[in-house]
Amino acid sequence: MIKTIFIRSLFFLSLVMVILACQNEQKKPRIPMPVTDLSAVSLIPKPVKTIATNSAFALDQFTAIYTSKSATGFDKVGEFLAQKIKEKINLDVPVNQESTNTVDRVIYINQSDSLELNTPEAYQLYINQDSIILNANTSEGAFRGIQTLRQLVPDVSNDTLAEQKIWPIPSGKITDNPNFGYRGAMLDVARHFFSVEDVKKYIDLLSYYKFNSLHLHLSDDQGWRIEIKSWPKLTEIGGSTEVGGESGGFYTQEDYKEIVRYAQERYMTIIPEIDMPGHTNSASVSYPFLNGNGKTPKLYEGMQVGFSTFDTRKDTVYAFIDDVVREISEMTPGPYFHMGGDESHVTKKNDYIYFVNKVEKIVQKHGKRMIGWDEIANADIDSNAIAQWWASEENAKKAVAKNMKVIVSPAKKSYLDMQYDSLTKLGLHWAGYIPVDTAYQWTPEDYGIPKENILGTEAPLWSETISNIEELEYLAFPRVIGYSELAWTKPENRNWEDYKVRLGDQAPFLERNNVNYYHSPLIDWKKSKYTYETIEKD
Ligand code: TNX
Repeated sequence: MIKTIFIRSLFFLSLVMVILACQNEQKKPRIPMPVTDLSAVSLIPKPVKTIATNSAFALDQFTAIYTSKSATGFDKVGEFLAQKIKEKINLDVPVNQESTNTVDRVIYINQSDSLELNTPEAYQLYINQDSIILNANTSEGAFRGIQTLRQLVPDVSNDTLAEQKIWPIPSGKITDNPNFGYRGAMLDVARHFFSVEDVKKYIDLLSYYKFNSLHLHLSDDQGWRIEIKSWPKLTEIGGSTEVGGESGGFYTQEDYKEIVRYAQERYMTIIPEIDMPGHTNSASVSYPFLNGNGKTPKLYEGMQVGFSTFDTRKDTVYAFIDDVVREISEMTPGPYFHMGGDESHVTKKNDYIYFVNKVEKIVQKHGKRMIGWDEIANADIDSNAIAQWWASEENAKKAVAKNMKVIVSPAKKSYLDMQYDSLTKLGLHWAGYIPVDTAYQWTPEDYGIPKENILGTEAPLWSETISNIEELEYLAFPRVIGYSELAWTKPENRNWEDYKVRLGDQAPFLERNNVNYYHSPLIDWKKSKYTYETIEKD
């Protein structure tokens, strides 16, 4: 321990000496900096505390990134930051390079055990004229911190201040940590299949706004989307269709691992969902012995649900589920497995309870913590299971009575597939219309569940009406950005009037990344040098 502290201090000290030596040697006059206001920059989600010191750090070709050597993962976070700076402003910033003779200013990503940083995702940013110090206890905290830093890098350089291009970053101090530890989005890849590339793009955008979980709805009546080696017909037959009669698709295990790896690199947990005992038509068509609704299962491309069920009283059904949960759990480093459990309208109540109890044991046996839609609170599950509130406040309260944690994602507030208004072509409106302000103006922590029972929030995107990434983006953006703030920012720092200005300022980021967002008329979208037209297909 003493040795680590010693080595760390030695490294930091030598770094500072090198920087000072460089400055002395070159005797460069300081570049005059513009007057800035860190607290007026449009950051989303809004940090806990921002103090402006009204000067700036000049990001330029003489800037370098260094990271704590002894702490794992910090170097990768530094490289990620450099890559994103390159994508944004086409500037190469070296990471942990020894030769420092051309370095004037440093961004130092530092592992710190300070008490203020005692939650895993907390970070502090100290921005001065010559250095930016990002302190975090864990590499996860450092990763959240660099998202803030990315948002502080201006889109265009200020060429009037110096001979070379500089991008002034407003100076001051930011202290930050999340309101909820679970900040999720969900994507339904069962009703329509989305490629690995599409999912990666969504992950990348979500991680910019500090989401830390992506729940993948991998099976439903219309399609089975994940390869299970011990039951190959699931994808061969069950993966061959989707809503509307298109040809479906599925992730091979290699594809799934690649999604998990990509998410991990962005400190996001993938939560796999296999929906059961209802929503199981595609599995039952593949292996008819699973079926419990008394009919002969056929491939299904419609949108109505609630007609399918597994046969909950057969041992072979549980042997099947054991294989599925095992194969998926082995590829999933995150702690959760989502077993669905919603809308099992043709499963008898006793059978449903019996089924959920048995599946919980299987999930636990494979080392995972079970999540299920709010109906699972009716079973005799233990307090370790998590209920995801989508429809029934009564069920959510039953979960609280069992001392379970709840994911707050009520359809009428947080469903990304609800239409913006009656003119929106994509999406549904069974839970109401959700314009951009309605999506933001509610308080998950005052919605009926005690704060200590709330694991966090989630924004599900069901895909009955969307079949490509442009359509996905049209429903998700901009509302999902607001959900990031509901999950990360403390309620006292959330305010629609203030948020809507910050949201308008996201346009250049969204356009640079070719995001087909809905240009809500409630928002004054910032003009940018990028032009990208929003499209909504019939
Ligand atoms: C309800 S939310 C469902 C889904 C649909 C969605 C459409 C939930 C647990 N079940 O099967 O896709 O509505 O909005």
